[in-house]
Amino acid sequence: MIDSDVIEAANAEREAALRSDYDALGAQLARRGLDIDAVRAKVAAYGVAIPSWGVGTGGTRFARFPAPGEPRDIFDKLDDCGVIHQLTRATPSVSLHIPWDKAPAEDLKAKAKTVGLTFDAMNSNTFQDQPQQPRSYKFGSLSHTDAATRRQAVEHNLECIEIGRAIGSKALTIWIGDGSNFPGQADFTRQFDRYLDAAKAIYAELPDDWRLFTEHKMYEPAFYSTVVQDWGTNYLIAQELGDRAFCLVDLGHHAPNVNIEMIVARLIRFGKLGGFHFNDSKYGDDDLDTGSIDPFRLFLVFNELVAAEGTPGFDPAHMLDQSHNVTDPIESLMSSAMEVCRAYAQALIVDRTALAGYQDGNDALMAAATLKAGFRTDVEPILAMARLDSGGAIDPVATYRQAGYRAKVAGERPAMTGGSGGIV
Ligand SMILES: [Mn+2]
Repeated sequence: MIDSDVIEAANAEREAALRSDYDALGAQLARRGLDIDAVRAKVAAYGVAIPSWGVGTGGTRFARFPAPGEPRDIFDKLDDCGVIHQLTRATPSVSLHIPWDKAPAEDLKAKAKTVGLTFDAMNSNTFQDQPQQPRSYKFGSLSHTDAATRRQAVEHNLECIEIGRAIGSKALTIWIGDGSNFPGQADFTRQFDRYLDAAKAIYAELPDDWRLFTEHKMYEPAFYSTVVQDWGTNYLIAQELGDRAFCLVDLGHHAPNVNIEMIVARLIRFGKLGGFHFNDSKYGDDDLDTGSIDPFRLFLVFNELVAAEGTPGFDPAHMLDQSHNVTDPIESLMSSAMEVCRAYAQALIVDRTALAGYQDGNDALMAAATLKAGFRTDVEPILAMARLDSGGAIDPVATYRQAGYRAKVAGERPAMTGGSGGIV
C-alpha cells in the first residue's frame, strides 16, 4: 500500500486549487438548481469492481510485453487492487477469475481484508484448457457436442460458485468462447439447446441470494458464429433460466456502431440488466481503457442508468474489463475507474425534468442540448473532492508515481516471462 504521508503531502500541494475549483463549480451548478454536495455524496458512494486479471499486463494474440513488478499471484494482484482503491476510493471490490486466482478461501479473505477490499462476481473459465483437464474445450464447453465435456464445464462453474460462497461473492459471470469458424460447422439450434441445458444445470445450483450473469460477445475466439452472440440471445437465455439470471453488457462485445445505450435501456425495461464490463473500443473487442475513445457513449450509458435509479430490483454490477498493453495497469485502472465516476457524475447533473419536457414537446434540439449539458460540464472537482474526503488522492496517478510503488514491487517480484494475457 501507499504510505499515507505520501498521499497527504501530494494532496496538500493541490488542495487549495481544488477547493477554489469546487466552489466555482458549485456556484455554477447552483444556478442550474443543483446541489454540488449532493452530487459529490452520490459519486463518493459509487464503486466499480476491478478484475483481478486487469492488474497484469495484457496482450494480444501476437505478443505480450510484460513489465517490471507484475503480480505473480492473486495475493500480489490484491495488493495492486488495494492501491487502486486506496488512491481512487472508487474500486472497493475485486472480481476473481477461476482457476487463475485459486487459493484457500481463508487466505483470500484475510488478504482482502488487509487491503480493504471485498469480492465481486466470480468468473469461470471454460475458454481454455487447464493442465490435467480430462477433456478439451477446443470445440466448445457448455455447448460441446460431447455430454461429458459439457458436464466438466458445468462442474467447473459449480466449483466457482463454491469458492465464491466461501469468500462472500454473490454472483457468477459466465462467458464462453463456444461458437464456430465455418458455416455448417455447427447446427445453431442444437448447439444453443445444449448450451441452455448446461446453463440450466448451473442455475439449478445457484444459491438463493446469488445472481447469474451471462455475457454475450459477437466474435472471437470463434469467428463465424458465437453461441451467445448478442443481447437478444443473451436476453433469451436470462428468460429461459429464471428470475436470478441477468444479461451482462461488455461495452466491447457488440457490432461496430451498435447503439449500446439503447440495449441498456431495453434490458432495464424488462428487468434483465445484470451489469457491465466497462472498457472502450474503436473497432471491435479492443479492451482499451474506459472512456479513452468514446467518453460520450459512456456518458449515454450512464444517462440510462441514472434515469433508472430507484426502479425496484435495479442493481447492476459494475466492473472494468480491459487489457493494458502499453501502460502500467494500475495507472490505467485508476484512470478508468475515474472515467466511470465522471460519466456517472455527468449523468447525475442532467436536468431530467427539463429533458422529459423537451422530449414530450418534440423539441429535438433542446432535448439534445439539455442532455449534452451534463456531458459538457467539467465535473473533475466533484470527483477529486469525493476522493479527498474519503482519504484518497486528489490526483491518483501523480500520487502513485510520486510514491514509487511500481519500482518497489519490481524489487520484490521476480520478472515474469510468460503468463496469461487472456482477457474476455
Ligand atoms: Mn468482459
